[in-house]
Amino acid sequence: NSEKTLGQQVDYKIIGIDAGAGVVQAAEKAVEDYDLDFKVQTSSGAAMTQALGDAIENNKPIIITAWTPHWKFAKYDLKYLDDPKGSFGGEEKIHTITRLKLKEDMSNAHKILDQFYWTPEDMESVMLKVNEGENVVEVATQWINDNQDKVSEWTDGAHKVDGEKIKLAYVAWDSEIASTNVIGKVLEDMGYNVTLTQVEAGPMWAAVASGDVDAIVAAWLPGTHEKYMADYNDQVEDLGPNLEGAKIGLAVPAYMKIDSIEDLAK
Ligand code: PBE
Repeated sequence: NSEKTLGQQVDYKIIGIDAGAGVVQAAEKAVEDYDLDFKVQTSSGAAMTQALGDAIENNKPIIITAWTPHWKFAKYDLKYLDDPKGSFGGEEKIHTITRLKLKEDMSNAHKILDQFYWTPEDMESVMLKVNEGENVVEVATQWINDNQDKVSEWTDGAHKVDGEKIKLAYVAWDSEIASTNVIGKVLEDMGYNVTLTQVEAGPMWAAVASGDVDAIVAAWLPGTHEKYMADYNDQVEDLGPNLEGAKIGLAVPAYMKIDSIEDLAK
């Protein structure tokens, strides 16, 4: 086994997530930029974390598409591979994006969405509990109860409504399950009749651009969702970051001897 190259040991696979994810597209770009023999295997966020957990349990090598904030960095000892060519970009921010006329039609909801802002630590605390098996709505409710200071900033200057409908779309990425459920519950507590719809990344962006949904809190910019933003730029309103200090890249368990994406070319 020790005679096998790393590529042979992992079957030349980088374990990706859904094909629409920006991190998968960036990984494919890295394969080209670094001239690697690897393939990015698409699956889902859940399948990727399952494969990661299995590999770590068996002390096996694995290369995954990774992002922060995510509970995997708290649960496992992982390291990002250095990316000297910058295939994965730099610091990312998660933006709130609304359909163009939301401000005109629903200025109160627009205000709350615009004021939604939290930290990677906040998001991680929600994700960790959900990963431990707690119900996401209960975790979101608890987080809101424990963080009334933040929530009151988000709802500052807004009033309660009586069952007005609002729709949010999101992708089943752990980070976005957390954020969408928290802001969804805040809107519900303000009297909105909230629908959260889980879709793939492309349809999520298309839905907010067409106005089929009112907003998303899952737009990773400037790099991860650059292509989606370029496509829909003039059909959506960008309310700016709801979280700063995000990142995407390739990650491996800390027990692996490589440190850079360049090491995969050897
Ligand atoms: N992610 C999480 C997404 C954005 C949120 C990094 C997996 C992606 O498009 O890659």
